[in-house]
Amino acid sequence: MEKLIITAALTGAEVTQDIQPNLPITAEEIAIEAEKAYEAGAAIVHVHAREEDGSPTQAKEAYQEIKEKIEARCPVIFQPSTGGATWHTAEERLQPVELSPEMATLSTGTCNFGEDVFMNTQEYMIKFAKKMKEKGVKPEIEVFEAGMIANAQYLVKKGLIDTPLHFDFVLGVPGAMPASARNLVYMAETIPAGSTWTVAGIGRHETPLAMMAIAMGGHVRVGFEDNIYYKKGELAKSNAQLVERIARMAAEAGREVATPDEARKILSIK
Ligand code: KMH
Ligand code: ZN
Repeated sequence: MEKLIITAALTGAEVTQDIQPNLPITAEEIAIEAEKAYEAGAAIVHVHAREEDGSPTQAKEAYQEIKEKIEARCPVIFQPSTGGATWHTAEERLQPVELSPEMATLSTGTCNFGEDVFMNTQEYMIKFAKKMKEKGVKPEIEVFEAGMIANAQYLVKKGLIDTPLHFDFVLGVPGAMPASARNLVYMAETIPAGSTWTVAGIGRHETPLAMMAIAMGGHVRVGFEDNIYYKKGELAKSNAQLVERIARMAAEAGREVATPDEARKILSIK
């Protein structure tokens, strides 16, 4: 089986230090957290930038600072968010793509997101995909609902994204596709042949879905964006602690963990 790519989703846009005191906020804290996650086995870090007061920002300068600080520390793949927070405009969300990162997220559909709506109209998707292509950025296609796979295929048909595709199944967001074994199998069987996929199980679903992905030949995303607990009632000490658990489980299952360079090959990143 292919080596396992572990992504650490370090910050997200929604989690606060009130509920997770170990959440990295500043560029320096995010870079330190990225390095620790890399040392624990992460090949990719998925990043959301924050203002000093902790509020989410999509400012290009904020992402640039984080990118530079991470690159100075370790060779992990830097994957900024283009999802931002639900209230960011499409233009705001697209800013980090201007930095030509190796990867960035691309959500291919609108869904409920708790009490909010995460807006990804066809116009947004086309705009984001075009910009990523122009900047040579490999999209990680974020799918929160099954129909979003069909939207990604539409973008392929339009020539706006290239195969092989790489998907992230985000399962368990309140208001979107629930996290279950059956849904994960359905998603993995529905994406176009030759695609790669990772899974981000939200909250308590993080570890069980990761176990499934390890067994199925998929890849795994963990981190404070998706889950702040190590186990019920016990907050995680760091993103690295969550990554370490996945690396241990992979070792037990006989699946080696991919380095960033190995992940680049698996994902066809040029
Ligand atoms: N914060 C969510 C509304 C992404 O990073 O691309 C969207 C999100 C997806 O986190
Ligand atoms: Zn994100």
